[in-house]
Amino acid sequence: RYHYAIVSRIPNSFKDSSLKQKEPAKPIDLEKARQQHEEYVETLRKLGIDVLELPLDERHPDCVFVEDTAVVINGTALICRPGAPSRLGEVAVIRQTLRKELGLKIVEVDNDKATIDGGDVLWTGKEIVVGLSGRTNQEGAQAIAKAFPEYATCMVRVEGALHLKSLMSMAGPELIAVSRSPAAQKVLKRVQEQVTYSYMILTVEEEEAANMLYANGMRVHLPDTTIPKSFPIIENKLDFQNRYAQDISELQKADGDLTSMSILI
Ligand code: CIR
Repeated sequence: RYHYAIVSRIPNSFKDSSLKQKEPAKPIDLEKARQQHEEYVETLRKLGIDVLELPLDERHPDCVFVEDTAVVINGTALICRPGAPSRLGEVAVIRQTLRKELGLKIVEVDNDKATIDGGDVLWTGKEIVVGLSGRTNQEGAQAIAKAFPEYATCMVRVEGALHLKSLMSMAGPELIAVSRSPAAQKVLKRVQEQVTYSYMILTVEEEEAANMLYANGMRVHLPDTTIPKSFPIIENKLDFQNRYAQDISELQKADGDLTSMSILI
């Protein structure tokens, strides 16, 4: 069960200076982005989560995407080394909050060749899958395995997406959401070859919809998500409690997704 979330407010610099995969990107409406972010925070509260909101940081245009800065599992926080140089400085305030305000055990990456974006770390509840992407490298994956020795960690190559979790996410206990797109299916196959446990798969139509946020028996998904008709039966079996649709269209313009905007503790 998650009790806390760390989120970061959106700086003005987000509008023009956040990193974007597709250039030229569609212009970001800053006010709308902030409004959607506030709604996102409200949604987290509906999941029974106490939300710690960090003040905006103009020096770090991408600071709203806190997921990339730390991996927290069972009270241990690994401080990431984000793969984008402009994001390296984001970790300082996160480290301090995790240590001082939440009293977590902090682990640092001791290899300066390692890069890790939290968006590449899929914690299934039983084991850890690390995506080797443009942001996370092999040394980074080794640092993750070392930080959480109690869990099996495997690695999969990610292509056609920014992060592993852009393509798949946990949508319930032992349930992985993934889209039908060939890129996602290819990476899913690699995941299934590497993992130790078996998982149920929730296949959605839209690629972005595969990133869902599952916490405390509830799920947050994008508003336009086509969930297969047979799925409610599985949900009943999972003793699933509630779901919320959350629009984050302005944050998606900078490649954000639902999991990217919080660290759950
Ligand atoms: C970046 O390129 O780093 C940001 N514009 C987006 C990061 C999104 N992070 C995530 O999905 N975990």
